[in-house]
Amino acid sequence: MRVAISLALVIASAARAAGATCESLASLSLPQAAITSAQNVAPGAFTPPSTSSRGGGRGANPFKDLPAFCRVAATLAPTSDSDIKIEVWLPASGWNGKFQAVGNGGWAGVISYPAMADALRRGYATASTDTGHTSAGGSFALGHPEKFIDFAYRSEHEMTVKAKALVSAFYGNAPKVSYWNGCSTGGRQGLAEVQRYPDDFDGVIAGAQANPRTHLNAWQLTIGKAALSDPAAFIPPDKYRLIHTAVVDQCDALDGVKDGLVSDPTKCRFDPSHLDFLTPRQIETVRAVLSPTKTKKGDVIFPGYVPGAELGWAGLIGGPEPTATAIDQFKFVVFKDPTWDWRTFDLDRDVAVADKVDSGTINAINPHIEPFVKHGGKLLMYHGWADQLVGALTSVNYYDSLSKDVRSSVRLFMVPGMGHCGGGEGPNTFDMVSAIEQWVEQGKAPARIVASHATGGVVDRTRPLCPYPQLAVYSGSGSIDEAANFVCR
Ligand SMILES: [Ca+2]
Repeated sequence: MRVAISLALVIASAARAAGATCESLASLSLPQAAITSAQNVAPGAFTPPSTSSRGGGRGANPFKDLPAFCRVAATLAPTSDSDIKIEVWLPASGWNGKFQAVGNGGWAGVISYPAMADALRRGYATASTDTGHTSAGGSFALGHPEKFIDFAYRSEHEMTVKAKALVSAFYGNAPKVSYWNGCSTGGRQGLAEVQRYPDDFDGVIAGAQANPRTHLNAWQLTIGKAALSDPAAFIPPDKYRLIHTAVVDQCDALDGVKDGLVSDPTKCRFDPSHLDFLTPRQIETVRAVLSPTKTKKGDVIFPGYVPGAELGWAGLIGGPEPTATAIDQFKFVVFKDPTWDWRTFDLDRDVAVADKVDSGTINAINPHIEPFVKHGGKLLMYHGWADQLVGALTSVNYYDSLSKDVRSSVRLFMVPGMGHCGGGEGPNTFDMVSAIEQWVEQGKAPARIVASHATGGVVDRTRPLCPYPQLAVYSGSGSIDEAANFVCR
């Protein structure tokens, strides 16, 4: 075994004769950065630190089938208060000549090892950052405005610059194409890259963008407070299934197919008044969850959930407190007061404070992405209609804010019945990386992306995802569980 591994590494070294050895990268000098380790990892030998479980990812052991790679760790300090950890993984052999940076979830604080593993398996050089802190929530931002900027956008950019330099040193060539791939916070990070650092990437995959963050969090607090501070307004989670069934009964067929999915929820005008298993006060809560949140002046702060996401309502109104990320945002970033109580949240007053404090730091809403588009950049967005953390319409809103010219380089795929970045009753497994590769490298914009749903590991439905505003329309014959019988229009 040991012999076989050594041989593989020798062959790999020969194939990139112009580059440096892995170990020698440790002495590479990069501005405002210290490389803390650089070592070869044998096939299947990688074990992540135990703290990385917050990174999410596939399966119980997503690392055992990894090929050999050069693992580089570095600490970046673009400011005196910065402490940004990054890792860059470089395939020992079979490098595809490209770079893929991967994004984070929630408040980050960990390297996204499972997502790096996915990229490495495809032959990519890949990188991830903890975004500049290691704590789980938002407390790191208290008294550390530079660390908050690192989290918001700077760490991702710094990581990208340094990772490209390491790729060049190791292989003797810069990556010929660079991608960003992230969901949730990673989706917001991808949009921040497109808007602030348009030359970093040729293609950006931005899933379920947790954005605009201040308004997302204000919405979560508004609805959470309404549903949780008055016991009479609280909906016991065991009622979610009943509400969901009522929604599906009313709206399933509106998309042309009775398949248990509300595939075009914008057409579903769900009226909860007849739900006789809820009190009138609870029905008010249902209305609030399904309505946009507005200030008294009538400004829409954030769109509500669309009908169909009821099974995941616990994330918003399941209690005992509103969404934790939202509480931390207002506690540590907006009011800088660890004793701040969510029960005192006042939408009209506090969302204005949040926006003023942020002034574009974490919100990535600039629609003027011409510089990204002009060098050939492509933006591929997706969002599950049944997202249980980030109301799906926020991605539609950003897409709609873009000019027609820019939109030719942007595609948005709304995913019926999919939850936050995956899961759910709808087809929720798909390959966005192949789609963006074909678009950027072959000029073939994705016209449909086939998604599948599996139960117990067995695929029981496939369905095309369609570029918004197109929908998957049933051709009228054949199985409704087979993508071939649907067209995008
Ligand atoms: Ca349907």
